[in-house]
Amino acid sequence: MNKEMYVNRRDKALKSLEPGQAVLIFANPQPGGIYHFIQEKNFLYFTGLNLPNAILIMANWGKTSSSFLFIDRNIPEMIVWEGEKMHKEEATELSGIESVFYLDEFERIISGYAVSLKTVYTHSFQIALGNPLTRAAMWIQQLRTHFPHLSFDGLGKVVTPLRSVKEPWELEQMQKAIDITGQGIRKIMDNSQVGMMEYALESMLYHEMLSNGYRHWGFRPIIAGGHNATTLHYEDNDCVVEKDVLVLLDVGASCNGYSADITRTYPIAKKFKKRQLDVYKAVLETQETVIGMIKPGVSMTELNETAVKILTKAMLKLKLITDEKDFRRYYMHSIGHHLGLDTHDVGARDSVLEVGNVITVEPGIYIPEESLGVRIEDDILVTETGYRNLSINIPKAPKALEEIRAAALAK
Ligand SMILES: [Mn+2]
Repeated sequence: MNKEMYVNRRDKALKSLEPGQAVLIFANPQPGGIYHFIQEKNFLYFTGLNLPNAILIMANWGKTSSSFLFIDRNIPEMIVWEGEKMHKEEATELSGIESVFYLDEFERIISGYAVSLKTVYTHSFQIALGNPLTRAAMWIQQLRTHFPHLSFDGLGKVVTPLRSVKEPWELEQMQKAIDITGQGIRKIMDNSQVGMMEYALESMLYHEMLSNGYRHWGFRPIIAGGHNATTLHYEDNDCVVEKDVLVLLDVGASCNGYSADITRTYPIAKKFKKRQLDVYKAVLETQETVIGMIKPGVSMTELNETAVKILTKAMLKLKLITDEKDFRRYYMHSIGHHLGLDTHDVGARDSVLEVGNVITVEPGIYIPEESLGVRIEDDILVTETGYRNLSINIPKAPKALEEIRAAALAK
């Protein structure tokens, strides 16, 4: 990590602003209880700072453009309890932002500058009525009230074009997150057995992450045996892995804020049963065909349409449906999403692919009445000539999975 990278990102954002336009980004607050602090991803993208509570402003004033950072002030009596907070000099050194103020100066300074602004791009919070507003939401609401001449818009217009095209350093982080996730998946495939709890499988991957220096998940892991694999967002992971089931792992470690997102489905027995294998092969064929289509200019919608076509044909053959229109009963999501700082990263689900995008390709077939769910997911980089599968080394061929399981059960 170097500050030039963050300076460069902010320069790009500032160049996309017209005079009188500003970007206002709030860092996440320090969470309570047992939760770790995870930084707000846009704030992290533009500053690299894992500082809770901080605020970033990037503004085009007409003749000049500038970035301001607001951070917590050290309270001498609190240092013995909480440790020292980051000093201004250090924040400048790490982020390259020269203008650093304390948070208790935010209201005064923003009030002074707000009159010369027209548009503010900031978070669009959706907080249900009855729930308390966050501090950031309160400030945005006050800005709207006190400066009615300001118009507000979401961060997407400024942030999405930048974040959806990954830089080499970002790809390195993603590759690391993918590789450690793959190692953990291998640990699970090598060591899981009938009768274990799903969370015991989870712990094998988590152990692999922690002992290699990866402290955070990119998202809550899904470890689903048998019927649980047919619940798309199953994350209780608290059931026993029964005999002869398929186990679905939808998991991803995070590296410096960048998420992997991998799904593998494997038999807990030595071999797939015939029906399991037929369903598995249909999903794998779909996935490989869709991955093969990936290149700049292809739309995510086209990828999904191809997936639907192949999966529908398979469902007819598998006698799951008799009418093509009914495919949604067994494939109810879409083919994938952009991946990056967020697991569901910026970039629309109907976007047209360009060089530097990273997307997931994750078809599935879910049959609750047979307690059988299969999804296979890889992380794919769009390159000038086509694509590169960043998770190619994580086994998914039926033969390879059966060999792994046979070796695991022979131990
Ligand atoms: Mn995914």
